[in-house]
Amino acid sequence: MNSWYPGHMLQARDALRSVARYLTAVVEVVDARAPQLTRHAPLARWVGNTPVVLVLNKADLADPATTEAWLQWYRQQPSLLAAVALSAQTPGARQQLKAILVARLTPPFRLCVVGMPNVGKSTLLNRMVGGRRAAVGAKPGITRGPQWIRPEPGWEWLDLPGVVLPRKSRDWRLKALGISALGGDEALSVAQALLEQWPELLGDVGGEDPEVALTTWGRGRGFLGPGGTVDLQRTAVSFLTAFQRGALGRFSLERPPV
Ligand SMILES: Nc1nc2c(ncn2[C@@H]2O[C@H](COP(=O)(O)OP(=O)(O)O)[C@@H](O)[C@H]2O)c(=O)[nH]1
Ligand SMILES: [Mg+2]
Repeated sequence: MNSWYPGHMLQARDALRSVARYLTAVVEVVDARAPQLTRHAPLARWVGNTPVVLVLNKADLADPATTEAWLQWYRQQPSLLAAVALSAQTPGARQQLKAILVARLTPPFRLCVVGMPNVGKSTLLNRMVGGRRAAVGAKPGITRGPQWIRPEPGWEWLDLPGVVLPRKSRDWRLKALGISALGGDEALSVAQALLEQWPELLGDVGGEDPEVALTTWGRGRGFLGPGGTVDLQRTAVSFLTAFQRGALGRFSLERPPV
């Protein structure tokens, strides 16, 4: 994280407001499993006329048909220059995003990455700059201000702590995705909410009842508490971790409006 900003929403806003006019585009990263819920509505106001390119990241964890429907929906939004779904963890992501930017913008490309916590901003930036974290602006005497990373001629990425915080931070879906923090004993209620909507997450272990499903799953993994009963809170935490990693399959928590 850059020393220029300790990095919270207020700072991301101020930083973006002051640098937006130097940027060719802002890359907004969202979670493909709930892309609209993980967008940051005020961003458009902050960046003014600078175009926004939307990256639906973690597409490897989302339901492919739902992601395709989202892409079609976003491509009809006049406020977006482009939308692309990818997985920043795969090497091909770099070329995927580059192709979109090259097709829609004119060089030189001056870009920055913005998004909510844990959506994959750092992974994407690292992917785009090919590990070249050596900052272009890191010249003697320059100790303040955001750093530009230049992975190749004509391409510059601003190393900005572009973290924005969700406004609906108590939405259980943001907690299920690991974007909002889970309070002390919230794991169970979030896990239950997930299973109420998507009982298929745990296959046929519990039929329609979330608590039965979790209990069966937890017993199978040996998450037992005093007296041999299943420790449901611990089971729920483990279930959420498995969900976030994609170990339970590919699921989308939000669909585009019809
Ligand atoms: N499955 C999957 N995981 C990802 C992807 N991109 C990032 N991650 C993981 O998501 C977590 C958060 O990523 P990070 O880049 O630190 O997010 P940031 O907080 O937005 O900078 C890390 O564990 C990454 O390995 C992706 O495309 N697919
Ligand atoms: Mg990061």
